[in-house]
Amino acid sequence: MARVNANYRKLRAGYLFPEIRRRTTAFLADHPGARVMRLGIGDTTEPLTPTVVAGLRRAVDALADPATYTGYGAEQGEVPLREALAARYAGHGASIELDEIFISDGAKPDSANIQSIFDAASVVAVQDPAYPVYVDSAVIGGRTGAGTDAGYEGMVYMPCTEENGFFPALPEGKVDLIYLCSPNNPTGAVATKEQLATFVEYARKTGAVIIFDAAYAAYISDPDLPRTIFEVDGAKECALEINSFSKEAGFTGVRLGWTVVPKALTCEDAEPGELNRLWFRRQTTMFNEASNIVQQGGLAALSEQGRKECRGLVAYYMANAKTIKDGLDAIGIKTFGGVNAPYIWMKTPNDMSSWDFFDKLLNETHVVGTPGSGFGPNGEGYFRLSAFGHADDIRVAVDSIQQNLNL
Ligand code: PL4
Repeated sequence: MARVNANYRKLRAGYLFPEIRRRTTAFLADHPGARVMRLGIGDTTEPLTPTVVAGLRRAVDALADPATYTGYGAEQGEVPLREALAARYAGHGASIELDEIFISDGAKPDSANIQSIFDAASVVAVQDPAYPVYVDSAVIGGRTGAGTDAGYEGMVYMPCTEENGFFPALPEGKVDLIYLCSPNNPTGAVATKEQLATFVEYARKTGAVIIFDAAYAAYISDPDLPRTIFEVDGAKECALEINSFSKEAGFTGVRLGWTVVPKALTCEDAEPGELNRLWFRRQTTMFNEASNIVQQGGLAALSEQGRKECRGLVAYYMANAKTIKDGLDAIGIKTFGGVNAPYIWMKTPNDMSSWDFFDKLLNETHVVGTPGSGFGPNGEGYFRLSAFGHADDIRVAVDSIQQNLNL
């Protein structure tokens, strides 16, 4: 008789973002015609840039012609796309070889699936709060015990608090897999090179592997902040990196990402090269390459003109971030992030719980945000606002908060 994967039954609530959608839909059913401003889910709103659209169209046209039609492609992704990414890493002082880059359909699936190349008993550490996929995929993979109010048993939560500038101290016990995300979702904090170096040193000493999620790297404007963990000496021996076209090129629905698994990466029982080979094995077995059309769009985004246009997109969202941050600061709400990151992390007023504040904000101002507690125990009492929206919606949202939020 078939049996279910009982680890799914350990998952505490529904996945955070569908729950936000559910509550928003319920609100709209009760308030037909209300203009709701969605600053909750970090989803891009502005159209693809002309250069990207042209790249996608060229790829479609090629598929329409028998002379240029192609079917299944290179398993790790098209070579010109990997070359363009390798050139970008070189620009950050990191030498990455083409067979260390794996093109995928996004950072979310990679950040969950990558666990499968590691031992099922691996102890997983996450920043707390963190993007929920890291924790939920560890639960589904059987790497935790039961869920409690303080989190899942067996999971190591590394508190990110106001006191430590939202960058965690090193874990106290031994851990095997360490998720780090910078610029951080949800806190908007960006790790310095020195902060990353402490984790690299720890991982090299203990044999742990860092899974570095750089999905928001394009939002860093401060030249002193690292865009990739591979800017840190020794990182290739203990870290892999996940990234995406979602937020820098507006590909949230188009779907394209990549993961770098350096051949130098090792762990307790893997020689250099083996983890790279295992991820290749995993991807060639369970994934059939990202869409060839989409990869041409990604390649266009990495062209000189494409990069210029994508910088314009990022600047647009970062102007929104400033509008939100300045608007909240002006009414005495304590905010963090929003400078080299597209998320504003705010303290809930009067120590309200995150979900109570979600309901209050929606009811009083018609603005949707994301409750901090959805990102982990240390997110309780905080709230995230996303800068991914049309500028006029963001302006209306901030005005509404300033005028209607009963503090
Ligand atoms: C809602 C740290 C957003 N349905 O688009 P991808 O798969 O290349 O990247 C997803 C991703 C990866 N890593 C980090 C992220 O923050 C995200 C996207 N997060 C958010 O609001 O936190 C979108 C969430 C989407 C989801 O479940 O990922």
